[in-house]
Amino acid sequence: MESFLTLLLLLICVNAIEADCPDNWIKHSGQCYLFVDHTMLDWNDALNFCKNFESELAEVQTSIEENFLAQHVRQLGKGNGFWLGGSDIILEGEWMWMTSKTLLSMGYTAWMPGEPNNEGNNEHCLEIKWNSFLWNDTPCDQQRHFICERESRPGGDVVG
Ligand code: MMA
Ligand code: CA
Repeated sequence: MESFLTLLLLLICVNAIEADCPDNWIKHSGQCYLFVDHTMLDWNDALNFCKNFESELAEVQTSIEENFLAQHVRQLGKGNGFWLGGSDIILEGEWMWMTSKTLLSMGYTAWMPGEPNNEGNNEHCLEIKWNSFLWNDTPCDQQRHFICERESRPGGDVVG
């Protein structure tokens, strides 16, 4: 009986550890990601969508994170890019992760060669391209898929 209870407790604990991302979100390096590929929104609407789920548009800090995102964007095989949380809307050419308010130039970047180029003087939002998985600046009012990101919270979303 005692070992049964121990096992039961262990299973409950394991479930709590596993269930720290909501359903349909993917866990990676302590973060949860949602790849919204069934619809497209402009950058602001995409950010608001993420905020409604207590998340933000994804911010890429490392090549490991970039590779993780690239792998999923590749798998999804969409013909359009995915919004990330970067913008230079405040000051042209000064790219910022808008949630953490950190400058891209201070950390890891994965721009396509020749980007950002501010084509037509109107490209202030950051997409990860669907075919190269590298970054491009593009007009914020364009429709794109998008990637939401939030911290995983151990036991915070225990199911059942
Ligand atoms: C498009 C658009 C730009 C991008 C260039 C690259 C013509 O504009 O996607 O954002 O920089 O292609 O050639
Ligand atoms: Ca561009």
